[in-house]
Amino acid sequence: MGATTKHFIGGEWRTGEGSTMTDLNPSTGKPLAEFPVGTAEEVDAAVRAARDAFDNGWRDATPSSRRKLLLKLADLIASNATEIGKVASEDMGMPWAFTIGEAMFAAEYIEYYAGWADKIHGDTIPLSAPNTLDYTLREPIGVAAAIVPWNSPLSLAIWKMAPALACGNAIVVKPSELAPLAVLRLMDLVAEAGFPPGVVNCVSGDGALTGSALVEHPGVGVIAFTGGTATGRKVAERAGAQLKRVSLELGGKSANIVFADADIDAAAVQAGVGCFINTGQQCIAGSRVLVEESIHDTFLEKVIAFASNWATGDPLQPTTQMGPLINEASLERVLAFVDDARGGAEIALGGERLGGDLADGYFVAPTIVAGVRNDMRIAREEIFGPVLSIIPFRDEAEAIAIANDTEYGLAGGVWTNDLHRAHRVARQIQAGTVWVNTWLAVNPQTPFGGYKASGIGREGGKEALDVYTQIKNVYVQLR
Ligand code: TXE
Repeated sequence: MGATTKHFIGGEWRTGEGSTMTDLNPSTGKPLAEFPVGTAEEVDAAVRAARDAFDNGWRDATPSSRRKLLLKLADLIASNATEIGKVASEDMGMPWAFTIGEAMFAAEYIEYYAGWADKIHGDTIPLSAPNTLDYTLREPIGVAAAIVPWNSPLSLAIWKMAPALACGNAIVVKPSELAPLAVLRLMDLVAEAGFPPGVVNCVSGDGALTGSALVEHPGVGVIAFTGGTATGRKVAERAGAQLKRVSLELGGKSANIVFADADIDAAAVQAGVGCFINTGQQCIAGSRVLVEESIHDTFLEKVIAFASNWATGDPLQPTTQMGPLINEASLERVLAFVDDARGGAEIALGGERLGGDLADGYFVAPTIVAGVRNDMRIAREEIFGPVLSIIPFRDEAEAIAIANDTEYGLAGGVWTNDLHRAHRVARQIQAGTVWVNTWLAVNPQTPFGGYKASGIGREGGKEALDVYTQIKNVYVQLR
C-alpha cells in the first residue's frame, strides 16, 4: 500500500491528526493509500489560512498577477498530464487515455479563466440625481469551499478553483473520500506554480465529518458542490441556514431523442458513448435514449453492435474504453437496477458483472435495456453505471413529454436532420444543456448546470463568475 497522504494547508503539507480511511483501486479492489479524514480543527485551520491569504495580499493582488499564476498552473497540469492522469485512473478507474485528456481539458479550463482575471469589472451608472457619480465594483466573496466528487476529480476540482481564483477568492478544496489522490497531486502543482501560501488549501476526508465542517464553517462565503442530489439538498439546507451562497451541480437522467430522419449510425454511436463513457458515472450520461418507433429495431441493432465492441477492462491499457465502477456498493446498486428491470423490460445486452482477469475489480458489462417505459425505476433514478435504457416514442409531442417527465434537468439531446424540429425541440427540453446531433460536448466557454433537481448556478462560461463575485454599488455626491 502507498503511504498515508497529508492535508495541504497554508502552503504546507500537514499530517492529519484524526482518523484515516483507505483508498482502494477499483480495478483490483486493493488499497492504494491511506488518507486522513480532516477534523473540524483541520478544516478550521484551512479556512483560516485561506482567509489570511485573502486579507493579506490575494484580495489586492493585481489581476495580471492572478492571470499569470493561473496560466502557470495550466502549463504545469498540461505538462504533467500523463502522470496526473495515471494517478486519477488508478484511483477511480477511468481509462488512462481519457484521464490524460481530462487533465489537458482542465488546463484549458484554467487558461479560459486566466483570461477573465483582468476583465472582471463593474459599470458606471448614470443617475437622475444632480452632481453624482455612481459605479459598481465586482468584488470576490472571500473564502470559497469546493466539494468535489470522485467521478472526474481533476476537472470538477478545476471547474471550481479556476473561476474562484480568477475572481480573487481563496479556496479550500475537499476531494471525495472515494478518489482523493489526483486532487492531492494537483496541490503539488499549485505550490510549484507559486500561488501564495493559503490561497489554495486541500483537506481530505469524508462528507459526514470533513465536508460538513466545511459547509458549516462561518468563514466560508460560497460553497461549490458537485455530487448526488440527496447530498446537494443537505448542503443547500445547511448553507441556507447561514445564508451562504451555493452552486450545486447534481444528478441527471438525461434524455437523448432520436428521430427517424436522423443520421442513425452517428446517433447509435453517440448514444453508446454518451452513456458508457466513464462507465456511465457521469452526471450528463444519456441514460434514457428515446427512439422513434419506425426506426426502433434498426437503431437497437446498431447500438448493440456498437456496445458489443466497447472495450472494457484494465484502465491502464491504451485500448481500454471503459474501466470499473467506483466500488462494490456501486456495483451492487447498478446490478440491482438491472434486476429490477428484468420483469417489465428486456436486457438486450450485458447486465452482469465481469469475471476472469477482472473478477477482483468492480467491472460490469455495457448494458442495454430495451422496451423500457418511463415510469419504471430504471428510467426514473440516476443509476451512475453503464446502463442504457431504450424508450420508444410515436411522435415529437410524446418524445418531449417523456424527456421532461423526470425530476432532473441536466442535459438533453435531439437527433434530426430537420432544422426546424432541432430548434423547436431544443427549446422545449427542460435542461441546462441541449445537444443537437451530438452528445457530451462541454467547453470552458459555455455555462453548464441544471434545471430542476439537477442543480443551482452554473459552472463554466462567464456565468461562473457570478458565483464567485458580489456587487458593490458606490454612490458619490459631488460638490
Ligand atoms: O456522492 P456524494 P457519492 C450521484 C450518483 C452517485 C450518488 C452518490 O448518482 O451514485 O451521487 O455518490 C461530499 N456535507 N453523483 O456518495 O455523497 C463527499 O465527501 C458536505 C452525481 O460519491 O454527493 C464528496 O466529496 N459534503 C455526481 C461529495 O460530497 C458532503 C457526482 C460528493 O459526494 C456531505 C458524484 C455532507 N453532508 C455522484 N456528504 C455528479 N453530479 O456528477 C457527502 N459530501
